[in-house]
Amino acid sequence: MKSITKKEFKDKLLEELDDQFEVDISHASNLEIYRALATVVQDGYAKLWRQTRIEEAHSGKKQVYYFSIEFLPGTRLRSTLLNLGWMDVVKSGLEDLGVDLDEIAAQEPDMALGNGGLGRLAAAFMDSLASTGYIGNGNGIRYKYGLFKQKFVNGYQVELPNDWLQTSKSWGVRRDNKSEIVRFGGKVELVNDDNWLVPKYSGTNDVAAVPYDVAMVGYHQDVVNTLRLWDAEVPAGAELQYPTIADRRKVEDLTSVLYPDDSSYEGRLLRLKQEYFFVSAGLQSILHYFRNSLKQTDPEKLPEHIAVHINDTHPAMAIAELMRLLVDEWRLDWDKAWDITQKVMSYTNHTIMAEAMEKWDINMMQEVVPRILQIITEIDRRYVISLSNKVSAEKINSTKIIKDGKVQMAHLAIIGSHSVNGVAPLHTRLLETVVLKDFYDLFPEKFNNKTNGITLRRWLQIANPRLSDLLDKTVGEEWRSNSTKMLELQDQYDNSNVLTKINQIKFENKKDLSDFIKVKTGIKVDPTAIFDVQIKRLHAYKRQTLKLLHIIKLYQDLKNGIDHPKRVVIFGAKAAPSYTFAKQVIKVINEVAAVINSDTSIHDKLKVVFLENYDVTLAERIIPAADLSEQISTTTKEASGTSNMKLMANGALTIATMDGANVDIAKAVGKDNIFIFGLEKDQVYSYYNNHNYHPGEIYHQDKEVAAILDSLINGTFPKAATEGRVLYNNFLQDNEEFFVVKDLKDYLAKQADVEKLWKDKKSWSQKCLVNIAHSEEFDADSTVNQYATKIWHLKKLNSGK
Ligand code: 26Q
Repeated sequence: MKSITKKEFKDKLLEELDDQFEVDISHASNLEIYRALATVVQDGYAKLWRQTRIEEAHSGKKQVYYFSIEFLPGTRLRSTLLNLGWMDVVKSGLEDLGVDLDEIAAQEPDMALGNGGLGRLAAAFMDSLASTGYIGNGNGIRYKYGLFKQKFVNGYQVELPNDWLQTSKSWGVRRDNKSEIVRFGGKVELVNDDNWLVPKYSGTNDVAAVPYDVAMVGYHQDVVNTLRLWDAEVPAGAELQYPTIADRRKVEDLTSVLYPDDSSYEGRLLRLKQEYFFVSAGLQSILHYFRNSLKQTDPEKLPEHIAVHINDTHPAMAIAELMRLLVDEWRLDWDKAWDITQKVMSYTNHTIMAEAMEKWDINMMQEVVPRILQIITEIDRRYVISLSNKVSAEKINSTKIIKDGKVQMAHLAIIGSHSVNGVAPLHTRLLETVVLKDFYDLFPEKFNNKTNGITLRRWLQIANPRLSDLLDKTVGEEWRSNSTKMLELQDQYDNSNVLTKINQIKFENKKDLSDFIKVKTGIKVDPTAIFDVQIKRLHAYKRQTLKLLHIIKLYQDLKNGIDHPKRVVIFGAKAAPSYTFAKQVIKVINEVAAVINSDTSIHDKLKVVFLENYDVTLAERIIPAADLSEQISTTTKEASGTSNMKLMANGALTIATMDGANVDIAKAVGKDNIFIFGLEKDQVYSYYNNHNYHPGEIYHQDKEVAAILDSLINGTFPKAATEGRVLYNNFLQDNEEFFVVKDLKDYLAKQADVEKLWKDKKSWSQKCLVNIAHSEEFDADSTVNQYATKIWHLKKLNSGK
């Protein structure tokens, strides 16, 4: 690690301001100071970054390349400062200069190159790989526009472009000399050359992939890894191939926008191109590195040096692309190439939702990636042959890659990898027994679980300095690099001093969030109220609707003179632009909120705040201030969830179904320290199999349920009449997939338990303490350690600690 004194820091910053902007600090804007500071920080790790690359190449140690179409790191400045060990020096140096670090850091836009959990996980893994001393490279796309910005207009979601590069250029280093050419379309013919069938291409569109490398500084480590993000450009010398501006723009369009869907898959041509683009560029650059930097000439050595991880199926073409490079370019025979490929590749599944499973039309693949389609066809052909006469025809048919004119990307990923993992034990079990059962029967040895984790550095150290400080004082500072130490907080279970502190810290954080809410929405909320938080993408299966029905119930009670503790319900959620139902839910929540928030007859006992534009930075504000964490997905639908872990680490209590990693949180803290409700997995599957869920019956038998649902259509919320009707009809459909009405009563009962506990301040704080202590179980550092040792077989760098 490179330390810096306060004086050195201040001198450098002033010099940088002078060099870059010709201003002194008293005349510099916050944006100028931010940019100068970013440069000082980059200079701070530049040498370490270079050294890591040299050590990597010299040591020849195995490296992982994490291929992900999304990375969602949020802001870079603060986490880089923390990891460099510069946070305190910079903070106090800036103070000396009359500058507040918070204001400077606020200049940085989020690097929002992801939709949600999957992209955030990829970013967490990058941080953890560097922080645990492994060589881990990220491979992704440098979208010009990140995930859209969300605004509400008349209660409706409106999407605006997120032009993050305007201010954030500084974190990626363009490396022209590492560019690659990616070939699209055209015709491919196999011709005999020296007894080798080589593809001859004609009429292809060639695109230059130009990398921008983002440094990933390890926490108090001498390891600086690289997240390589590719940009699409017209290749130098190919100007004639793209004569008009429109032609050139079409090339650049390839990496223009991140697709904003996180759970339903649409077979768009451009998306297929994006997938092949970063996969091909990434693998070509790996093989160039293998040859040129590692000085390797024998491709059979590849698995000793390189692991490639496929984050969901979006990069699954990596399997065919590596085969292409080994067979067509390295002229390796098929069987050897296949053996190498399987040893190199591993795959994580993030969903069990059928509509999210990628299936590409073969005609589309023929048009975009003809050689890749040929290779996939050959992989499939050999796969079928390898099983013929060994297993039933049905099993072959249900697992083969190409079916009904479509390429099943999950099948390609599983067949081409040596490891297939789910992201929480329940999820993995469901993959093995339901979703991917036929594969599990054939290849049980490939399947394993790796429970997700979170970056406690960001979610505690950076987002919640008050709680971090308390941890320092109670368990010692070691928890910052070794989170298992957090368990020692459990020893303070009966220490009323510590319990009071936990309470006070939460209150301070809630005051901060209340101020923010006032500024952003004009709504005045009481920081002594329960802060009840649901933050995640908007989706039917995540059931923001169930929360909505609870809100309506509370409102009705308050109107009827039934008292409840004060509560502020806080939502953060983006809906995919094409997801009509999700957008209708947003509208209804906003209109219900408007009615409740302006009804003086309930004396501010209930407030509903839907904050716009939920992103990583907003999450950092909300999470430390949460009392109650809503994890209420329909059981079996949420692969893992990760906001559940972040909220728990910040001392929120969880109300949850036994879904995804909620199950593991419940196990970690014990049933007494979490509120569990709802259908269990077997009940859900029983309804699915028997088609015997009839919500109308519940509605007709239960007046309370009926009254809640009726309010959606009886004029209580007049501005949501249309959308309210949609929700109402949806909830009451026979065999409604998400069991909103079915789980409602149990959910309300658990919320009553929440209220009861809330009145017992000491017990509440004790449960918070237990949750904080046990959140160490979900540290991404240990998740990554398991991937590294069990799947990728990496060894730590010597300079790693
Ligand atoms: C695919 C094709 C075309 C367009 C978009 C997509 C696409 C993009 C992103 C499909 C899915 C995603 C993201 C999925 C996701 O975030 N899944 C979440 O992953 C988390 C990390 O493992 C889990 O915790 C969540 O449970 C899971 O929902």
